[in-house]
Amino acid sequence: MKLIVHHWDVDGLCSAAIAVATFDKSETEWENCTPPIGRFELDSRILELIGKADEVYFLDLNMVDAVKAVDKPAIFIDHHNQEKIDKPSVIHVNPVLDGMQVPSASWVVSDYFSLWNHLSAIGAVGDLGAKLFSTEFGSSAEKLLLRHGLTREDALKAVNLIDSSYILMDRKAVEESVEFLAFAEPAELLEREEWIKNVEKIESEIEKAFSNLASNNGIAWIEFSSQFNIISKVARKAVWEEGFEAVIAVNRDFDGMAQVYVRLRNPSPKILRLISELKDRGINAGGKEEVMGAICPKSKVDEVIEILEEVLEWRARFS
Ligand SMILES: [Mn+2]
Repeated sequence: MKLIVHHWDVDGLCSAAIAVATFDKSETEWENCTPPIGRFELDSRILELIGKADEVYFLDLNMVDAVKAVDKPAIFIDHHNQEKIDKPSVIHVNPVLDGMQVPSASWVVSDYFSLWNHLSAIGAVGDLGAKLFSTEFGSSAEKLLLRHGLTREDALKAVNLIDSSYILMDRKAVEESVEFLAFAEPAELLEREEWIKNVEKIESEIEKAFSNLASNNGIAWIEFSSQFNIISKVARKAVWEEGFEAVIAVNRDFDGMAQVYVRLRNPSPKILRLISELKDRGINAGGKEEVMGAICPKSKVDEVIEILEEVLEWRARFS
């Protein structure tokens, strides 16, 4: 059996589905699984599956140490910047390490299996959004979509639908998406009842979060409690759709933890300073110049907010 371990996002799912479509043609037995959502680690369930597999594929998962530790033949296909694995039992495929540009893992996986279809493009739309179409890969991506009866807008819609299972933190549904993606007609991606219902739930949860919005001087403060992983969507909506210069979003109860998220309209070095300050204090934080996401125990969330106010020189909580 060939085991596919893949990222839970659209790019990871499209990558896995391209592998499945290839294995199906040669009647090769396969199974697929994704790590616990939001955590880049192999749990006991995945390790058990690896034990039963003849060969393990890691797709769109920047987990170098985990791949190195596997004692089975492994094929590691990715597009993140990472250490090159030098181990006889591992085939490491990553054009980025040879100085090449690629839009997504789905692109690299398609190249590896010589199977190009709408999923190759949708994976890239998942990682890069509409920006994909103004890169050097835009025209080939659009051609792939059109050949399968999909427009750019359809691809963006499909991404929103496919991502919905992981936003709802439904690992089983995420894993089941792969087989559907591999064998569904392209147009069916836009009609899958389960995803459409998910997106409705997500939208109403986001609306609920926005009902708690307070603002001051163009900065929005949105505090909510949700088991859904909507915080980045909430922040994007505040800046991109509602026109705020900046937003601080706080999810006070996410799977027993708290999430804090900042997004600015314009990049600022202050965000990088904030990320390193939080990391110095032992908080799990990451991001780039216009966005910061942190996850911490619920009891630490006020400390994180204080650090944030200090470094960004904002008074975040308006009353
Ligand atoms: Mn990716």
